[in-house]
Amino acid sequence: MANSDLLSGFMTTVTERNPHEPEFIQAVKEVAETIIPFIEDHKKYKEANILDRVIEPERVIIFRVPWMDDSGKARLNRGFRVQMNSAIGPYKGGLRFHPTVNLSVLKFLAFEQVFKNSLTTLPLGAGKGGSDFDPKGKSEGEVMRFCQSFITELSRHIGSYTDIPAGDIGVGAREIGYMFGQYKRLSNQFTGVLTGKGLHFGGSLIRTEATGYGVVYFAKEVLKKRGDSLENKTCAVSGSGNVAQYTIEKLIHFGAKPVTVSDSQGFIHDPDGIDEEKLDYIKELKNVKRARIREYAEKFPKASFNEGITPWHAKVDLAFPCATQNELPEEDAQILIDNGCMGVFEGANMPTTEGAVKIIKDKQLLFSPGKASNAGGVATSGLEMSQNAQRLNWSREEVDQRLQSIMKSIHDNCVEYGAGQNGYIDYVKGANIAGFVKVADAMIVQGVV
Ligand code: NDP
Ligand code: 2IT
Repeated sequence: MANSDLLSGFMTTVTERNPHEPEFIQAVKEVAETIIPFIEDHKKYKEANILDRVIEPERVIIFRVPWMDDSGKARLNRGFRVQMNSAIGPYKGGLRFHPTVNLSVLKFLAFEQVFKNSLTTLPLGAGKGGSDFDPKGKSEGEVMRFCQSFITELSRHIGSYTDIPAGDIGVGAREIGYMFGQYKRLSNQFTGVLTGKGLHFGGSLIRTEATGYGVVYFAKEVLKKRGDSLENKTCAVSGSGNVAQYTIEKLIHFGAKPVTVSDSQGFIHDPDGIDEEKLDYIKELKNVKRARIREYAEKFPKASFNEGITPWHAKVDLAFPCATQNELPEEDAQILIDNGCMGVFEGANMPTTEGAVKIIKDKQLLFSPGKASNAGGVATSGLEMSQNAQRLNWSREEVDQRLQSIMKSIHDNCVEYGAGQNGYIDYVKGANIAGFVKVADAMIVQGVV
């Protein structure tokens, strides 16, 4: 049977078995497109039925999260943990608190995490969780009570050898601190059960910076392979949270010129470039004041705020989507291409829609999928776990050095499986196959479990 027929038959079953899960189906399709031809050439994976097994979570936990708001009213949210795959290590992946969280979103994220964690070179299985709770506009007390209630239930299902959550959208140092405190109280054990902890209680240096720095280290490798560099490249970055901030920081370090930043209301265009001083302002605005990015244009009047518009409308050399899934649709990819953009490097998970990826790759632009280019965050979480197990803290230089070498090895691994005959490197194919092989081989030797 032709690979295209195998793919459409497979996707029909996936769609029937996972109704109302568009994001999950999208993520599976993107992997199946490259894995099905690979499996046809490597029958042991087909005989062990690995593809069907790898898309099914080992376990999904859904639970009630009741909490009390400041007015004394009982409130209710839904909590989730998708424990996707433990073939090569304990479940590992972030927690997302955002009103758009549902099973489809968390299954897609957990599925991506399988391949990403495999690529890191570290022994990390995959999971993802979170809640439809919205931390925006909540008081400190409300956030703390919610986190305590959430982790009180989740605590039965996690542990430093079982499942190690971390942050994602809406979950940063503050939320990890509250969840760690309550977990410690319940278990009466000080263990590395969460990563992204504060530096004075087991957190790793560079974890905060790691995802954004890693994206830029990855982009540097991709450009180097083409005999090019980041220097003087004008860059569009979306989002203004953790990943966006440290992507911008490392772009500045490497002599690039980031000109945009955004949130869900619109984007800032600063044609003079965002420098370290302006970035400090963004960090204060988003991390301390928890305010909206539009205020940037009031502080720096040469910049404009463009309400309801994506950053992909700015004329740039490179694009770094660092906000959320499906934030770079096909029509925006066309604008980037028309404006002479050379490549897209995903900081977020699945920010580029299926149609957008297609036209970017058809034009042979550089494109790196999040599961490769944003793996520095979870990789450094893996390094935090190693330090916790050793009861030691490594220096900033040591962690950064390891992060750089991990990003380089992910890049080289993608090239090994993704290099085409005409010299174009398909990083999507490379990341999917390289990530798949390690997990699939481990699943085969562990038997039908
Ligand atoms: P943050 O919560 O720190 O920041 C999220 C940013 O994205 C905010 O600027 C937010 O704007 C924006 N955003 C969220 N939802 C939407 C939306 N629907 N439309 C437009 N903008 C939106 O999250 P992170 O920086 O940690 O995560 C960003 C992305 O990176 C996510 O895809 C995450 O999965 C991924 N990622 C994160 C890692 C990490 O270590 N933190 C590791 C690897 C990937 P607003 O304030 O308006 O909501
Ligand atoms: O998407 C991701 O890789 C993360 N949110 C980080 C997960 C982690 O365990 O550090």
